[in-house]
Amino acid sequence: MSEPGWSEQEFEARLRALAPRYHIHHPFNVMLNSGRATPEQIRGWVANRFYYQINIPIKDAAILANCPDREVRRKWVQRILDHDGHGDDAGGIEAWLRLAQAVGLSRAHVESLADVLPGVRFAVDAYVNFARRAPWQEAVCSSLTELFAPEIHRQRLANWPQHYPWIEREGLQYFQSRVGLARRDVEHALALTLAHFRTRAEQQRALDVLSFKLDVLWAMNDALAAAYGVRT
Ligand code: AHQ
Repeated sequence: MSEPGWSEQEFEARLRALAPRYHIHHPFNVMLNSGRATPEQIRGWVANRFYYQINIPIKDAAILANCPDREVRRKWVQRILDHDGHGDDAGGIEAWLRLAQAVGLSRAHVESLADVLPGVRFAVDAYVNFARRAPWQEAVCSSLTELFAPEIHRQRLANWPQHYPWIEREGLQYFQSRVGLARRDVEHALALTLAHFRTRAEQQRALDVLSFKLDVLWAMNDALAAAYGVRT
């Protein structure tokens, strides 16, 4: 006899209860947001996170390719446009390249991916390959690490100008854009997740999927800490 599923409220609370595993708490990120990172550590972080950023639209296109529901696709497609740009909006990847220039990296060097660490590459590729192979609803669920993202963007916007005055303020535009976009994205992904995963076994699978994605983000920070050190 399968156990009855949690109510939507209980299920959401259990998803949110994974917050302590979010990479905002990783020592490398704590160092970044508390002003103790060196320019070299910041440049390493920006160059490596670029690999994550350029793979987000690839991941989202994999979800679209697996999703037969036009109503879901017509909303989810916005995520690709947000990163690749459309019309007058240059998009998030372009904003990340402006962040790269603001921290003293060249666009060409960041786009060469020369600095991308094996651990970062493997974690990001694991995320993209998961989205390609998993049922689209599981890939949607894996994006719910963004439940916790507005705070990490707000922390950067609040702390970096005072801690890192050498970074041109314009370079922080990406973080500003994500505060609102993350909230919009989470609203859609959470509604889809709460509606799809109904039995206890399905809901436990959703928690396992979110746990996997939390590990993806954590592992990226582990690789950065090993390569660039962490000043606590
Ligand atoms: O800039 C980020 C972004 O566009 C996304 C999309 C989303 C996904 O589909 O997995 N996750 C995500 C995240 C972004 N920024 C990260 C950060 O720390 O700056 C956080 C990350 C996330 O929480 O998954």
